[in-house]
Amino acid sequence: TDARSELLQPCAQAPAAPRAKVSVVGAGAVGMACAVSILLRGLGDELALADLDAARVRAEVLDLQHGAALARLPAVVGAGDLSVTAGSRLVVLSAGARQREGESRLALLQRNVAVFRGLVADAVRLSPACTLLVVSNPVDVLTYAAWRLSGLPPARVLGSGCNLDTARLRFLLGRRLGLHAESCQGWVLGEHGDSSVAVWSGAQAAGQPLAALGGDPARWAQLHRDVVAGAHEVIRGKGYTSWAIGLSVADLAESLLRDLRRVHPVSTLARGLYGVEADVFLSLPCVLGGGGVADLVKIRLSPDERARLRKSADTLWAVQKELRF
Ligand code: 6V0
Repeated sequence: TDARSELLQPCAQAPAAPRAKVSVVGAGAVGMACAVSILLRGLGDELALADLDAARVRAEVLDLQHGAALARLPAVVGAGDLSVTAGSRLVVLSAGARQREGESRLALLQRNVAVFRGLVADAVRLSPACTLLVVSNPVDVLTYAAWRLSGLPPARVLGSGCNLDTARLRFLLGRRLGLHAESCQGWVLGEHGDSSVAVWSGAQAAGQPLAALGGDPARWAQLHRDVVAGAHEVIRGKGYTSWAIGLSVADLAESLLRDLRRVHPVSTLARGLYGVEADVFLSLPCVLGGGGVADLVKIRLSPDERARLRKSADTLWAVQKELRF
């Protein structure tokens, strides 16, 4: 501090508190991909990492801090407990187990609900004004669990849901048509997983409705099967998925932190919509802003799409109703 006082004449009484602090809980492959994507987008004025594995999180923090001079990174902090996350605007929950070979989704769910039971109430106590963004799998049911455990209004608890599936669809559509993914629009909704629904009735490329392009509608259905298979293909090759989920979480974080009111297909409480009667979380197009889910978009679905969405909700409900808190 001697050299510091030689160099600097203090003016402010106390350092300013961060105004857009982001925390990532669970600094594994996915959490770190989220963290790096958020940092490189220039979002947030402080990033906190928390992970049970304190040695690992210290190393991750140091590794990021070493890049501060190269990418103008804001403050990065981390610890083996949640105290470091206090005062966050956004808390990304990516802690928990990945599916073991042969493990049922329900068994994975019970393990990750146990993790969330230990985390969610504390996270909200430390950051009472935060929005919770759930990434851990099975993401839709864990978003429901986080909502129940947090006591927050549903608008402030969302799951990354089909934001990633939709990005995968747009990539595949673009590759098929020779366009950049950004010029291809279409939603994947419902469960993040096998029962997700591609809403072809509203899909567009270069501003043109896909339906008007003619040809065999079945070829588009194959793209959706490729979306579902895509995750498994990545996992077969590298053991987990990380970069695309990280980028998709940073995209959500930007809408939430900058109050952009962009529309994203994310997991939200769907009760009362499209014939869903239970407290099920599934992906619907949501307007995201500073307070979380600001509005839900009332999309027009074909009768077939509507039936599929109901089926996806039933699939989730079948799992969710077995959940023990
Ligand atoms: P990983 O690399 O094993 O990391 C998980 C991390 O969580 C580890 O570092 C653990 O130490 C930490 N952890 C476990 N329990 C706690 C706890 N109680 N408190 C703090 N930290 C804890 O897994 P990976 O990062 O690959 O995946 C994380 C989760 O994201 C898994 O549930 C995946 O299935 C899920 N994914 C969700 C996706 C989505 O689209 N929603 C996409 C990819 C993965």
